[in-house]
Amino acid sequence: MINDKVLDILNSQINKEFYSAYLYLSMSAYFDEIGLYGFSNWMKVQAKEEMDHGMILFDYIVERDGVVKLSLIDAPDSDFECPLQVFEKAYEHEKFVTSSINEVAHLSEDECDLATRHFINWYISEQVEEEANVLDVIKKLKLFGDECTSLYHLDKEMGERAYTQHSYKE
Ligand code: OFO
Repeated sequence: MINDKVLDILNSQINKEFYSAYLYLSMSAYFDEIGLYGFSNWMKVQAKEEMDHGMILFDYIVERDGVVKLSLIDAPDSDFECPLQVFEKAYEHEKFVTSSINEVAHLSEDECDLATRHFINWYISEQVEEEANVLDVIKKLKLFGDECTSLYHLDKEMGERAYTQHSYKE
């Protein structure tokens, strides 16, 4: 069993994870539009990982005999100017998600739901990786971004990112 407060925050986190997938798909569409298909691939892989994050929460709620409630997903930002700006927006978003995961951790602790407190550790570690991955691209774009040859090579590198399914129990 899971209490209502914890259930609500977990359901709301599902929405945030699927919104993240939507946002990264929107960013992917922008990169497709400007012909940076490697960057687009990177964003599509990211979107799939976000869907995994949502589904891991979904399955956890079911396992705890809670009821999954899906809510409306907002339309994502689609106002992009250049690759660096896109990744800066992604970084801001990931910081927001990190704070939201921290809230889940605090609430589950306050509610003495130690199973959820333990479960959410996976997301706490994942957020460190999520922020670092985006920051890594920002640093590269700041160093080489405006120069066409470098952007071409970076796009090739971004095209190599491959999706592997995320699983909480791996
Ligand atoms: Fe689910 O980590 Fe990004 O948003």
